[in-house]
Amino acid sequence: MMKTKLASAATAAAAVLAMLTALPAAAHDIVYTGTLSGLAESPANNSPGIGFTTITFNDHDFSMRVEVTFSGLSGDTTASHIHCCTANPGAATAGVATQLPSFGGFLLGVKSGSYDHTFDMTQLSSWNGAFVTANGGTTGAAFSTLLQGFADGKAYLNIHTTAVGSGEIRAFPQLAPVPEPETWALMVAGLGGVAWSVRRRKVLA
Ligand SMILES: [Cu+2]
Repeated sequence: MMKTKLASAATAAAAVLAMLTALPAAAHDIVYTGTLSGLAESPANNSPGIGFTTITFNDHDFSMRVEVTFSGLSGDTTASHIHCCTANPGAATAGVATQLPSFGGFLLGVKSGSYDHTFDMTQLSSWNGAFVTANGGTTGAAFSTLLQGFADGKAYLNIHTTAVGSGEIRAFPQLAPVPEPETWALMVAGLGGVAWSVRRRKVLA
């Protein structure tokens, strides 16, 4: 019993510590989320497939984390990547900005799956070289262009398949809501309270 209380106090304390240390990192994260569908493709198609993506840019270490889950595709996956930047938000098409032909390690030949990879965007290999050349010639300039493309709603992530070669499902990810500082403070205070009461019960026992 004592061990359990100690363990839960340690867990709560660790959670508080993790949240506190996560705060400075979170300040550099720019998070976009989107739902991929055939309807959102150009041209639109009637794919029964669906997908969800979270793309997290970090403007401190110039990384880009790409998370994608997808299912129900009518064809087998042949490629997935990010295109940028369309002429208008949420419409038409643009060239590929990221690694060609597909994100490294993305599951190909499947109708459903998930993907989670963090790219070092200072590396040329994370990019379509033509996108870098056309946007300042350096990975830093290309990163700025891509971030602006996302901010403007002119970047999309899509999945190409054997059924729809031009792209079966896609999304123009939107900026995800960021927790307010007050929300963070309440969460930290709440966890701290849990840790304190567990510790107090231990002392009384
Ligand atoms: Cu594509």
